[in-house]
Amino acid sequence: TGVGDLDEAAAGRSVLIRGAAQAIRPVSKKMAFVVLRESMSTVQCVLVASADAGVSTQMVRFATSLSKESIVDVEGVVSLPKEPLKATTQQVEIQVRKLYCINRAIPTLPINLEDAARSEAEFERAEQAGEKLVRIGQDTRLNYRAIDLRTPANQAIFRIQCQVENKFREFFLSKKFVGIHSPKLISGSSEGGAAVFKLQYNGQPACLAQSPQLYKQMAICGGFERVFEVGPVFRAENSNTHRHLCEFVGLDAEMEIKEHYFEVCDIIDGLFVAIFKHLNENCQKELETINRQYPFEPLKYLEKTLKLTYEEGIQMLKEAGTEIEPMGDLNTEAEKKLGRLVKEKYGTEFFILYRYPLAVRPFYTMPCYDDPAYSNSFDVFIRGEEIISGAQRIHTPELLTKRATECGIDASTIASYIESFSYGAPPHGGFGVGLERVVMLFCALNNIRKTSLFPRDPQRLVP
Ligand code: ATP
Ligand code: AMO
Repeated sequence: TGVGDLDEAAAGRSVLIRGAAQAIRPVSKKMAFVVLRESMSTVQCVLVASADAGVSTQMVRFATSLSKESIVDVEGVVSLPKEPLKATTQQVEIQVRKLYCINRAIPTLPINLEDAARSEAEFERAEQAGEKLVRIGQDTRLNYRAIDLRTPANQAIFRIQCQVENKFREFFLSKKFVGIHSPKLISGSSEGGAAVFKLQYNGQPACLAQSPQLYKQMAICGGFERVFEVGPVFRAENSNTHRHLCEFVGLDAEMEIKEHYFEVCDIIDGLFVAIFKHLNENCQKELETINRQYPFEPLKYLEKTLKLTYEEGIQMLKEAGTEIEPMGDLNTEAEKKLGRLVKEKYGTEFFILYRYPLAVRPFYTMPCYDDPAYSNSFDVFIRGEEIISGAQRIHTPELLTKRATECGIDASTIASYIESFSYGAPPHGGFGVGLERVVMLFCALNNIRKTSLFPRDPQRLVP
């Protein structure tokens, strides 16, 4: 039996459960309460000294001497409380018969779990009541992540993340994509940028892969038609923002295109509508748990994902008074504003913006056939922030060499990649998703560090 399984139906049953002693409340020499927690669930254990139950006053004393977060086994009988329980998730109690401490925690933990689990509203209420509560900053939480991860919200966040990844795999397998693993030790930058971690590879200069980009395309050249990958992505970003990590989980896909790169957008539409539905229908407990600490509005999305051209987006921003350079990139603020405008006008917080100016996209992006100043590319947004970049790719070596050179990349450094397109390469396109961003934005969390188990940002390598 797990703590989360304990409900009214279990009343009268003997159970053996293991959990962390989240709270210990002595009442008298003869009575004490111990709240046991297992992942997102908590239950109240009642110790009453009585000869009938075989519970001694020593046992009650032993229970009250436990340090918080010690791991405890409890044997007892499930009972119904006299009044609804406010402090626990489970609405039953356990009348303890036996209690064993499996492993003690140190007496004073570096962060107090109850403080770590409080919502902003709780802090505000306490402040108004003149009570002093300790707010635990993001950095302190991350320093003691092994404790911080125990909060119900964190337990829920990483369960949601697992579901997103799982749904991603499931969806791609159902669409006949093949899962691949591309190398993470590579010879140069794959996105054409400078943000790479450099290292020595048996005496040769090398770097950590900035994306599976070149290799997922070469897998298409290798005859796989449709591929996907879930793997680490490394970016030597010097971006101390709420949404940049130096290592994140990339969900990548690449596929042959038969007629139009919108076939790739259709995959994204199907994939994300399936993910959102799955989360809303099957992860209610997790979403409610996150909501208790970090309240958020459910994501608004349409059954058929809205697609807007970049020009339409610029036009909407212009009409709302934001001047954007028509052929430049959108900055974070403009993206957020566009997110708000689209929500007002179309009632969705999930949309695809396509046909970006070629100049703001990576060298491998296919220019538009009708106007090469634009490209067959797109970004996808949740609540006004980017979660996906994607595009049709150039599949001829001549144009690829030309575009690489125009983008300041020495084509000889990516010769084997470019050559792959001279052996017979089908038209293709794909996209890359940042897993941590999807979870952060679906749950409207304010910092990507909350959705990375042990985040790597420009400052943090430990723990
Ligand atoms: P990509 O996936 O293309 O890297 P991204 O979301 O990581 O997208 P960038 O393309 O690197 O973002 O940049 C997009 C926008 O993010 C920039 O136009 C800029 O406004 C903002 N941005 C990036 N880095 C920083 C930073 N260090 N500080 C503030 N804003 C930043
Ligand atoms: P891009 O560089 O836009 O595209 O990355 C794809 C997606 O990855 C996420 N992302 C990040 N997440 C956390 N921290 C970061 N520093 C970070 N940088 C990017 C975002 C982004 O949308 N090869 C292309 C994809 C493709 O065209 O297939 C690429 O890497 O969610």
